[in-house]
Amino acid sequence: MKMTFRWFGEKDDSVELWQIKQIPGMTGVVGALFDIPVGEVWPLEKINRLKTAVNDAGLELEVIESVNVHEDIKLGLPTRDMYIENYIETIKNLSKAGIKVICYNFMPVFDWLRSDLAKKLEDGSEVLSYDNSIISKVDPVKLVEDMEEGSQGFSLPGWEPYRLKELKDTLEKYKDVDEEKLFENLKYFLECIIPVCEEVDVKMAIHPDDPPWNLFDLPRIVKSKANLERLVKLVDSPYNGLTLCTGSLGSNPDNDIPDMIRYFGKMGRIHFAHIRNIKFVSERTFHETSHLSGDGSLDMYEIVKAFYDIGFKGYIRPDHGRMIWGERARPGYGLYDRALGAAYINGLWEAIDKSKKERKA
Ligand SMILES: [Mn+2]
Repeated sequence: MKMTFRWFGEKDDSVELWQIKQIPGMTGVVGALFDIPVGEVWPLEKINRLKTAVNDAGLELEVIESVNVHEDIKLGLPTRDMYIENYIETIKNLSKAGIKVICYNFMPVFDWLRSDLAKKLEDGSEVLSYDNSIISKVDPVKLVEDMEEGSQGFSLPGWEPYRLKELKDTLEKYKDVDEEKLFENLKYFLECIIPVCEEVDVKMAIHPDDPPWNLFDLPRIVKSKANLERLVKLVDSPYNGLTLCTGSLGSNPDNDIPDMIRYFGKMGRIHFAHIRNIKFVSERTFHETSHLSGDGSLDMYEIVKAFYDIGFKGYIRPDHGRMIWGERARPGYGLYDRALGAAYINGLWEAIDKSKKERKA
């Protein structure tokens, strides 16, 4: 595996590249161009500028998160073909800059969702949390306002204000889109882009829905083992792969994460992994925690062991961390707790590796 760290660029991240470089075992940065509106082509010069900045800091840029999919593609509108053409141009430009994996998602309207971006835990650290009793009652438009307010002045990935401006209108358009229709629209998209990915050697890695259930009557499909299986078969190519996000899928206790890692890993369909721990509170209610198994509900040892056992050669990054030690940063994306997470994952990996080799000797 290759350990990486998400970075939002010089203008919009409290963390700097030299700090990332000092985290033990860090090989690269997961980045994106955040100033290009969804649906437009990413210009090669801009991608190269980002790559040069990352490389100059002694880090690699081989994973992009995310190239967002225009709502018209998810809705299956006639205008989707134009946006898919643009997406293909972006894939080609990313390939020219040496990008190997693109993380993306196919969540209607809302990207990841939480009811609180700074829930205080007993030790004073702050985490993102999801309380179903709040979300089920909230008006989606009000929710968007709350998310913006709680973002500490940082833009939130997937919550770009220009995309959410026409929220009411977009929600209306989804009235005719159910899970079946959404699967059809994803298939159409994949059938257009995967042949290009094969040609230019860029792997697509879809991110699971976060949380992995339907919201505000909007369908969500990237949420369970059965659905992931259907998804990878929509276009049966290794280039049609997954971002295995332990925290997103793990928010539903029915999802057996180590089993999913082994299953899709053996198929060669996991290209990127987000490792995060969460604590179940009650049904559809959870909060994020440190990466340590003992702090949350997911067994990180079993998760890392599953990646080790499939001989995972892809990219891993510590996912959301807590806000600790007085740091002020984008919720979930401070330096300290994610660095602790990376060190912990590396520690588990080393221990598993050495114990296996000892047993063989
Ligand atoms: Mn994730």
